[in-house]
Amino acid sequence: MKHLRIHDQEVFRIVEAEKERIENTIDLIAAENHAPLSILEAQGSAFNLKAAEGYPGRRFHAGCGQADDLENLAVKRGKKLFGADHINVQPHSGTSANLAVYFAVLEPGDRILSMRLSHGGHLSHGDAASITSKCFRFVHYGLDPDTEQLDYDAIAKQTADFKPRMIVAGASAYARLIDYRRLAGIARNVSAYLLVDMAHIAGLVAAGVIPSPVPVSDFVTFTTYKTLMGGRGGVIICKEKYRRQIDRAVFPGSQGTPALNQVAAKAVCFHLAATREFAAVQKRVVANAAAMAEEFKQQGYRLVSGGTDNHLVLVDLRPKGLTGRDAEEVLESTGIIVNRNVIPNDPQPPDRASGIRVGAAAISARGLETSDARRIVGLIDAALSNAGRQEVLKHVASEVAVICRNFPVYSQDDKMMLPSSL
Ligand code: DSN
Repeated sequence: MKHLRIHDQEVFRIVEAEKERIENTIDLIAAENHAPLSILEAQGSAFNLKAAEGYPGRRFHAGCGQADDLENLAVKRGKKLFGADHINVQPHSGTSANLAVYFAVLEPGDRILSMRLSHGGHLSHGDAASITSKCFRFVHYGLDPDTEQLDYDAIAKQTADFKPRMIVAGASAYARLIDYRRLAGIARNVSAYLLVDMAHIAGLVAAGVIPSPVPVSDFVTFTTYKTLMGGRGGVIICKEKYRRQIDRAVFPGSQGTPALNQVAAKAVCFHLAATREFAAVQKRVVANAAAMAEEFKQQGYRLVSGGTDNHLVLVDLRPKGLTGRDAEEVLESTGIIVNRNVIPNDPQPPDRASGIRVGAAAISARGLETSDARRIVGLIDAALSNAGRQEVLKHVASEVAVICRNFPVYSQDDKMMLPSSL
C-alpha cells in the first residue's frame, strides 16, 4: 500500500481501518470468507487493466499472450477441480453468471421454476426486485411448512403444472443438502434444463465434503469468494453440448472484456482448493456449523429446519423476542458480525427480519475448532440475552478480542502468508 499511502491518504486510512476490522472481529456472514493473500495479490496484479475481449486464441485485442495463458490455466484447473466438461471463468459475479445461463438457452418470457428468496433462494433467481424477473416468467417453490426443508414431491407437482423450461436449485440461506439427482429427474420429465447455483457451498463441493451437483446438472454457477475462499467473481460450468451457447452468452452476450485480475485470482483459488489443507478447512466448516447448531439449540434457540448439513445455520429469534436487525446491531457492537435474515413466512419485513444467518466458513479459515465455535455461540447468547446491559456487552467484546488475537486471519510475522489455516 506504499503508493496509495502517498497518493491518497484518505482512502489509505479507510483501507487500513478495514484491515483492522477484519482482524479484530469474528466474521459469521455465511457469504464471506478470508482469502489467502496470494489470491488478493493475483487480484491486484498487472492483469487489472488488460483488455481482452473474446476467448484464448480468439481475442479482439492484441497483446493477449499472457491473458490466454492465464485463462487457459484457470479453465484447466477449474475443470479438473469440479470434474466439469466445460467451464467459463469470465463472469464478473454470480448474478452475471446466472443471467448468462438464462440467456444462453432461453428466450425472454420463458418459464423458470426456482426457490423463493424469502425461503432461502437468491435475488437473481427471479425475485420481483431483480431484473431477472423482468426478463423471464418465474414461479417459485418454497419449503415444507413442517420440516422447513425442500419438498421434492411438491416441486415435482409444481413442475408438472407450470412446465418450466428451466429449474433453478441452490440457495443463499438453506442449511440442508439438496437432492440434485431428484431435481434432475423432475426437470427431465418436462424437458427442462437444470441450473444449480452452488455459490454458497462451492468450497464444500470442491473438497468433496458434500455431494456435487456437477454430474447431474446441465449448468452449475458459483462465486469464488464464499466457502471457496477465493476473490470476487463468478463461474459457469456446463455440459460440453452447451459450451458454445454459454461462451457466447457471456461474451459478447452480456459482458465485454473479462476482469483478468479476477481470472488470475480464480486460477490461484482453484489451485489452492485442490490441496489437502483446503479439504481440511472445509471439513472443519461443516463440523463447526454443526457444533454451532447444537449449541444454539442447547441455549434454547429455534433453528430453521432444525439444524444444518452445510456451512450455515438460520436462527429464528422470535422465541427470544428479538428481530434480526436488533440482534445484528447488538452483536456488531461486540465485534461479532452476522446478517439479519428472513425466515420462511417471516412476519417481519426483510430490513428487520426475524432471524440471523450464521456461517462457519470464515472462522474455520482462521483455524477455529468446534469448541471455539461453541464458545462463540455462548458469546452470541450472552450478548442477545443482555442487549441493554453495557457491562455484559463489554465483557463479550473482550472475549471476542481474545479469540481474534488467538486466531489471526493472516500470520502475524509475515503478512504475505496464507490465512493461518491454509
Ligand atoms: N448472495 C449474498 C448472500 O448470500 O449474502 C452475497 O453475495
